[in-house]
Parts: sequence; C-alpha cells; structure tokens
Amino acid sequence: MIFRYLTRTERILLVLMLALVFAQVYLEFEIPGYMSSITDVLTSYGTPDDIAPYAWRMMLCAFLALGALLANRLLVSYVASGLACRLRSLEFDKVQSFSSADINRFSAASLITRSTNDITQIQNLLTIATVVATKAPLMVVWGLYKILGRGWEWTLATAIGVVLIILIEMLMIFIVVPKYRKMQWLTDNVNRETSEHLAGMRVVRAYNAEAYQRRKFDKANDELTGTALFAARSLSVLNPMMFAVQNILTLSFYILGAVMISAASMPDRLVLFSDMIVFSSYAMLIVVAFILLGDITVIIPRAAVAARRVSEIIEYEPDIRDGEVSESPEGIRGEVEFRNVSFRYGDGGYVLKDISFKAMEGETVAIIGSTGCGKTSLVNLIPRFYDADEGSVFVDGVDVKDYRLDVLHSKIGYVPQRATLFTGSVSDNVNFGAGSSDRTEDDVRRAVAIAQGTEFVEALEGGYDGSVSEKGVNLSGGQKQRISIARALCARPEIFIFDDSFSALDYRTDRDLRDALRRETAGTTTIVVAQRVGTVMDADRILVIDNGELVGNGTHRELMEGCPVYREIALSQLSEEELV
Ligand code: M5T
Ligand code: MG
Repeated sequence: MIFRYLTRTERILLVLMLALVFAQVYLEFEIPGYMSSITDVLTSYGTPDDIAPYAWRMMLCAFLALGALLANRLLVSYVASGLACRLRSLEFDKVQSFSSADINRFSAASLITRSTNDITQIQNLLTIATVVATKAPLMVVWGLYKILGRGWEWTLATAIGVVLIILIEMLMIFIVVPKYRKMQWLTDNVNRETSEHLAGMRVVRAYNAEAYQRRKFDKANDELTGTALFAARSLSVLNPMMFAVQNILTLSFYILGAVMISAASMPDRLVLFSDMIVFSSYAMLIVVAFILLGDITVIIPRAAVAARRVSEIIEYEPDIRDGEVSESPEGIRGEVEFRNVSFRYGDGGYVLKDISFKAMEGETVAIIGSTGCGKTSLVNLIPRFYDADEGSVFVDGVDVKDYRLDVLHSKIGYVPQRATLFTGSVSDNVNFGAGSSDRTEDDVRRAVAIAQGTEFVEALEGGYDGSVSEKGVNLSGGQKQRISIARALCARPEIFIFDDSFSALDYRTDRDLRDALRRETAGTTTIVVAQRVGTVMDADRILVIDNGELVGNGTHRELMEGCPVYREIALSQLSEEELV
C-alpha cells in the first residue's frame, strides 16, 4: 500500500533492481559449478594451468556479483530514502491541515513517532526486504534445480535442515513479531513522557516532582526496554539456532559423503567427491535463503504496522475541510455573525448553547464571563479551529465552512489566550505568515508600537533582530503577549480576535494598548475576550456568557441595568462609582 507513493522513476529503478538481484543470484550460483570443475581437475591430477581458466571465470563471477550487489544497494537506498522523504513531507502537509480535534485524536507524541521512527521502519523494510524477498525465493528455486538428482541422502538431509529452520522461524513469528508491533505504541508513550517533561520542567522543579516524573518516565521506558529486550533475547537464541542447523547440515553432508565414498569404488569415488562439494555449496545457499526469509518475516510485520500508522495520517480526512469561496461579497467587510450556534467537544456536553449575535464592521465587541464558561471555545469557531455542531458562523456574510481556509484566515488577526512564539528574531515573529514579504520594517515597528512593545523590544539585545528562543521562553508573559498582539496587528486583517490577550499586562499598559488600538485600528472589527470589566467597559457591545449561554448583549450601561450576571461580575471588580 505504501508503494503507491513511489514515483514513476522509482518504480522503474525498483524493476532495474530486481534485474540486478537476478543477475547477482545467477552469478553466485555459477561459482559452485566452477568449484566442481576445479575439483575434477585436481582429482584427475591436472596442473595449475588446467585450473586457471575456471579460476579466472570464477573470480569474474564473484566480482560481477559484487558489482551487481553494490549497484543494487545504491539503487535501493536511493529509492528508499526518496520514499521516506516524500512520506515525511506528505505527513507534515496533512498534519498542517488538522484541526485541534484531529491532533488530539492522534496525540502530538504519536504524530512525532509516526513521522520519524515509523518512516524509518518503512525505509528499512524497503532497503532490506525488497532485496531479500526477491533474492531468497530465487536462490531456493535455482538451488533446487542445481542439486536435484545428485543423491537422495543429501537431499533428505537438506530437507530436514530446511524444515528445522522453518520451525525456528515460526517460533520467531509467534514470539518476536507481536513484541515488535507493540514496540511502536510504546515508543509513542516514551515520546509523550519526554516531551511533556521537557515542556513542564519548571513546574516539575518547583514542586520537587522529579521523582514522580522519573517514575512515570521509567514506567514507559521500562516497558519499551522490556519489550525490546524480550524481542532481542528471543532473536539471540533463535538466530544462532539457525546457524547451528546450517553447520550440522554441512557436517552431515560430509559424514554422509564419507560413508558413501568409502562404500564406492574408484572412479565413482571421484564423482561422488565432486558431487559432495557442489551439493554442499548449493544446499548452503538454499539454507541461507531460508535464514534470510526468516529475517524479513520479522521486519515485514513491524514495517507493516509502521506503514499502517503512516498511511492512517496521510489518508486521514480532516474534520475541517476547505471550502471554495475565495472572495467575500462586495461591500461587506469585517462582519462576524453567529446564528444559533451550539458546540461541544467530541461527545461531551454542550459547551456553547444556541449563541446568536452579530458584530458589524468596525465594531468592538467584548465577551466576558466567568472562567470556563466557553469564551475561548466561542472565538475558536471563527477561524474554524473547530466547527460548530449546530447553527452557523458567518464572516462577511459567508458561512465560514464555505471559505477557502487561507482566505478565511487572512481576514482574521487571531491572538490566542496563550501567546505562541517561534524560534527566530522579534521581526520574524511579528511579520509572520503569508504576505510577510510584502510588509516592511516600518510595518513591524508600527505594530510593535501599537502593542506597546517598542520600549522592551528596543531594549533587547539586537532590538528587532533580537532573538526569541523556542516558545519564547526568554521573554516575560506580558512581553510574549505584546509580540503576539503585534503579530496580529502587522497582518492588517479585517477582524481582530483577542482571546484574553491583555491578561498578563499591568492596568496601565492594558489601557494604553486599548487606546492605541482604538486610534490606529478604527474600522477594523474587534472581538475581545476579557476577564476584566475595566477592559470591556468601553466596548461598543458586550456579550455576557454564562455556562455556555449568551445571557447579555448590550452596552455597559444597558447591561448594568438589565443583566444580573454582568452586574455581579462588574461589582466584584470595581466599586459603583467606578462603573458609571
Ligand atoms: C469551556 C471545555 C472546558 C470548559 C469548556 C479548550 C477545551 C475546553 N473544554 C474541553 O472540553 N476541551 C477543550 O479542548 O470547554 O472552555 P473554554 O472555552 O476554554 O472556556 P473560557 O475560555 O471561557 O475559560 P477561561 O478560563 O479562558 O476564561 O468546561 O473543560
Ligand atoms: Mg479561554
């Protein structure tokens, strides 16, 4: 199934590779023939000169076989690494289109193992198994053809040897293969523990939870190690057993040969001796073929699991599918409407119930409500991180599900609740995403200025080129928030979504930022989630969410009069006088 992803050239190369395997086996099987001829010459007291032509041909065969093997390996590794690279990028692209729900379904740790370890397994399979799988059967058939009719005693011995090897391989399949399958899932666990531990290092330190984390990691690690060890130990017992069979077989050829030769009379003895040499060489090749087949019976199921895990991703139909609309209707700009929207995570209870409201162009709509009431869930429906279960969300009069995702996203400047920064410079982080090449250094400065970040950015070593480390750990919470806000501003979208994006700012910076926003981004629709009444008071409209329901929709004044939930929140934060 994974072969589907090979290009035409690669398929042609694979066929060429098969031809090379064929050539190699042919050449290798010529060698025992020459050996027998040489034995004939020797036993009939020939001179070295009589041997020379056979010896030369034998060497030529050996070198040509080596050449074929080398060429084969080169081809196969070229094809295998090409495929691995393609699978990785296909997987990366697919994951890019995943919604948050899709990512949760597979788990980030598993996605990482699937695009690293699993693809390596497939690559290994292709490098080893394609060669072996063609070579081994070829060797068996050819070998049988060469030895048939050369003495039933030896044939019987070979048959017994092969049966023993097959039995050992069956043991392998039953004992080792299931463990190998399990290892893939256990690797996911180790990855998850590691990444969670690294991300949460500070908390772990602060709570002296190292021992706890260690135990969790040890559990995952021991399980993986135990399984891997079991598999390796079983193989380390079974593999030598196969070689033992091989050696005992050689020995029995010679014992049988000795008995047969001593029973025969003179001219027959020489024939028997030469037959014995030829037979044992071919029989060994057959036995080796079976041993090789044993090796791949272990690799194939492991790679098959990997292939299934990889294609599960590549062929996954993401929940969120691209629409077709690439332009919104003339004359409407920056309009957001929710019509009877209900939403829940998976099969859980409804997190949002029957929400309807409309934000007109240039309006500032604030959303307030107690923690966990569904504010983030609500705004996440606008850029389609999730899709509404009932009802529809419209942007500029078009259902968000009908937009091409890139078009929809280019209309929205989204600032998440938790600022997310990337490794790179401050400028790289602010001037981010599609269209970044059209924006200038001045746009970056302006955006940072509105986000009230000029002062701290210029104080950074390197200023706008100063570096932001992985996840922005070298910046404070408020600094990260401001860069994240500047990123949205820099993109000059039609609609801003600020999800509690001012929470880490002190009151003064919060106020200055909102003033600057109002001045500089007039005409841009703004949806702002906030916990502080002070932050939302001057919004054009305030939506009050309580337990997933819209319980208030109006201005500060109206809500103070008519919405008890709002009044309660407001009074818990500010005094009566401050609120007018
Ligand atoms: C609303 C649940 C959560 C809460 C409710 C993100 C997320 C949330 N929830 C899930 O079950 N799965 C999820 O992936 O949904 O959550 P919210 O929308 O994040 O609430 P909020 O933004 O109003 O809260 P806060 O704390 O940001 O003010 O019951 O369990
Ligand atoms: Mg939230």
